[in-house]
Amino acid sequence: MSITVKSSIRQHQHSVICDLADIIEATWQRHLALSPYHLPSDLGYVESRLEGERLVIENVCYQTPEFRKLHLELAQVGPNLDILHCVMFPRPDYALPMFGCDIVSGRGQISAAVVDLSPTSSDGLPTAYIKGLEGMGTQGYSHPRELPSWGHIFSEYCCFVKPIGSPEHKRFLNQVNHYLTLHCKQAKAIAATPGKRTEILAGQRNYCTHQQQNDKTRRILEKAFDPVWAERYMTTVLFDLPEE
Ligand code: BLA
Repeated sequence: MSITVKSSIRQHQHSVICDLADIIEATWQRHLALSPYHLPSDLGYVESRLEGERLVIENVCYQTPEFRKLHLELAQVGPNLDILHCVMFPRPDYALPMFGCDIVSGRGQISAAVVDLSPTSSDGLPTAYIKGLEGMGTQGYSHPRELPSWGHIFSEYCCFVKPIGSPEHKRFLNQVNHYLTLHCKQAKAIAATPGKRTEILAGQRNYCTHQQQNDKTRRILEKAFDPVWAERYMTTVLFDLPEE
């Protein structure tokens, strides 16, 4: 009998993280034509120890005609710290923003929940996104959080909050669902623009190099592994730069 690792990590995570992972996978499956994306073989499922506690990382990756990589990561650090991380990397022929989402839960309390559709063009987000996201952001949450110094990569619709209690948890799940569904529908609707490759690549590179400056993520990985491993993981799995 085999028990999949997938169910074993999910069962023990904060319920908002489990619910969001299900929403993300279901939305991808409903709207996009998924095929497998292979991570370096030693980085799909990773285990280490952080200050005597076990760190488990489980990655789910796909690609589609519009996206070079869809990445959903669930991580658990000992019994107390649960993390969901998700980024959708468009192929450089598609002028699409970056969908990014992160939830960090410590001792059963979510301290950080963030979702955004971040522009990759100096002109900002495409009009259809501005329309679809109008009025959305941190409204309706009692504890909005201040973005770090590298956070200027995010759009004005970025939602970065500490959600309190089940109404705000539900609100965040609905908000991610809204951003994600809008993004999948737009990805299907727009045509490829090969002429814009250079600009789009530069925009994605700018996003990734700033995300790589997240010291809080880096510190967790450095403690559990080492600085060299953390650098490799952040630059090849979490925020890899597309090839020319
Ligand atoms: C914050 N990310 C954090 C925090 C931790 C992690 C521990 C601090 C939580 C807090 O301040 O309450 C850890 N996040 C991780 C780890 C992984 C991870 C270990 O994804 C993966 C292994 N981060 C993203 C994406 C976004 C993002 C896609 O990966 C946004 C789209 C944002 N995370 C983000 C931001 C912060 C954060 C803005 C706050 C950073 C700060 O306050 O300095």
